[in-house]
Amino acid sequence: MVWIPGGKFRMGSDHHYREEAPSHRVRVDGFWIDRTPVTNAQFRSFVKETGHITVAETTPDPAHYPGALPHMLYARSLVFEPPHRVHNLRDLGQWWTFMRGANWRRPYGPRGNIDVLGEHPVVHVAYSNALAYAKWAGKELPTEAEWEFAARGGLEAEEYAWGNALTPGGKHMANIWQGSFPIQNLCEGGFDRTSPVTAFPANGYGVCDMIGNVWEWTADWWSARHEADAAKPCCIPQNPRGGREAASYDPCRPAIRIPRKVLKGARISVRRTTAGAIAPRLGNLSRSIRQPVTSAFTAWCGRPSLLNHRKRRLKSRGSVE
Ligand SMILES: [Ca+2]
Repeated sequence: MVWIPGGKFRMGSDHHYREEAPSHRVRVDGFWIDRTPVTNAQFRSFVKETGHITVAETTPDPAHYPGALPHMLYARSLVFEPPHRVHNLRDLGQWWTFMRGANWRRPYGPRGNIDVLGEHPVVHVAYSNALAYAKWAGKELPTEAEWEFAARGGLEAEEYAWGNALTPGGKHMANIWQGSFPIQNLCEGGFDRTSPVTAFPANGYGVCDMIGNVWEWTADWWSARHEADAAKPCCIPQNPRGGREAASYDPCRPAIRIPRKVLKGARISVRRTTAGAIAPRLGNLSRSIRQPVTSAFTAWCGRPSLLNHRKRRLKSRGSVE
């Protein structure tokens, strides 16, 4: 693990997505965080010792899906499959396939396996599975503020975790999409899907893969906006822990009240521009959400949800494993 010294920083951004604003000052105490996302090899050790079964490996309970067709209730997860063309960017189903048999052991579906992906981050991990792993390892999931503080690597208000240039000197610094998402990945960084967790340079704190490769779970409930910046230095939040559970529900689905958590550090985020073009936003610190576990909605444990975790309140400095 790597010791993150803690301190004050400006969290969020006023220049990108609505959910990242407003940028505001927060303070976090020092904490330890894993140097890399949890790998398949590490997760395999956890499963071997505990017998843990992930949400994606579990057949949904019909009681959680009233009205669902019985033949549709089977263990599965979401797998990214690039479409030939995109008709409507709001329809994520064009590139996410709800695939039977996809889970952490077979991230690309039933025909694949992770035998050659031991140092890649584990995927298809729901929030409850991430929590179980962290508990087994004697750790916790980071808050969003802790995660973002660690991801910035000591830089202040830079666009990326390594500075303001996406590819300084032409060098790729993270596993992110190149090309026209979701149709064409040019793989200029060397990887079509996930990459080994140390394939790209560590940031200023010595932490790898915060940006790019996969989404990573945090402990915070989702909120549509950040808190406003404190009016006085004395009022800057210390160790903020996100929004309220009740406020994390999807307002577009008032009949479905599933609490949601914040994910950070995606391989790529996309939004439509005002011209309707696809505008990839590469390697930034954008937030996203996924439903946390519950046996309902296995789908959302689907694609890259990964975890870095941390040990709180350890006072000594240095690195430990
Ligand atoms: Ca990441």
